[in-house]
Amino acid sequence: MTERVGFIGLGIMGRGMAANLLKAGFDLTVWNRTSGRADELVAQGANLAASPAELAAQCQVIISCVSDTPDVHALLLGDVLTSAQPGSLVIDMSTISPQGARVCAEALAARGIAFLDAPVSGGSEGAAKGTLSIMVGGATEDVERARPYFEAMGKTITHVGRVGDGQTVKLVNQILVVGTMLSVSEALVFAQASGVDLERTLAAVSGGAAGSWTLTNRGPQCIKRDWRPGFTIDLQQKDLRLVLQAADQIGVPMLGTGMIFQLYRTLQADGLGEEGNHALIKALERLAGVEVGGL
Ligand code: NA7
Repeated sequence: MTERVGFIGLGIMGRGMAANLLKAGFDLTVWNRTSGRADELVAQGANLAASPAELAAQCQVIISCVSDTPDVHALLLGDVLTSAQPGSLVIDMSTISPQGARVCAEALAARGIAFLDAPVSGGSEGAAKGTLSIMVGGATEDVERARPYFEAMGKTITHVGRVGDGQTVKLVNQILVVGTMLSVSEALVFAQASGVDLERTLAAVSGGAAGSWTLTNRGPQCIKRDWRPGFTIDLQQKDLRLVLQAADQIGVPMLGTGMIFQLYRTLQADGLGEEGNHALIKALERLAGVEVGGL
């Protein structure tokens, strides 16, 4: 049976993911709160739903990729819960709290609707290219049902455990991401202050033991002072809040992540929340009295 797939949330991540579902030949229906953001996908052949309720009523697989836990709850515990057919599968690919994911699963299960949490990593580039890492929590049969859709959007699909565990692993991922972002920032500030050529520095270190996705993708952006977001500071900060809350619940100290949370806070206070998360370097530049790169 061919399932109709619905996609809610066509932001920086969602629009690339939905486009890849369409490219893979799935029968796709989309909805976005700001309606103009759906135009491109509709032009490519997606059906447009008038509301999340209409989308949920028409589709057997409903995927969401919106901002934060309250946004996911507003959609999934509202229109989707009341309009989706029993037997359908809801897949939330946003990054929210693990507990928030479990609340969705429980409410939907009471109406015979399955749920997976499947947050992603790989930035806007990974979303556009269909090379995301997808961390999935939920029952094995639901993961297998969802696998063809995941394969259209991602390259590394890992069933990590029960509902909520996908989100926990995503938080692990974010601890790693921001730690690397801090070291890339500190390294570039040091290189700038030392007077070495930044492009040659990146060329020299990117292929060795210090290499990383962040260094390769965001290092050159920092040098060009290109702050366009692959992932915004506001969303990065949201993820760090989720990390710190989860760590608090289990009593784990988070020294590095806690400090980076505060550094991002200084940038938000300065009105930079919509810049890319690599603008973390600006917080270190201020401390050092150094500006990296430029024309
Ligand atoms: P963006 O580019 O900020 O996009 C967020 C999307 O979520 C966008 O389509 C929003 O609609 C939508 N959104 C946010 N809140 C709501 C509510 N309450 N109702 C309906 N739709 C909503 O974020 P990304 O694509 O980078 O990231 C999305 C998620 O993946 C996030 O959890 C990341 O951490 C990972 P809009 O267009 O603003 O009307």
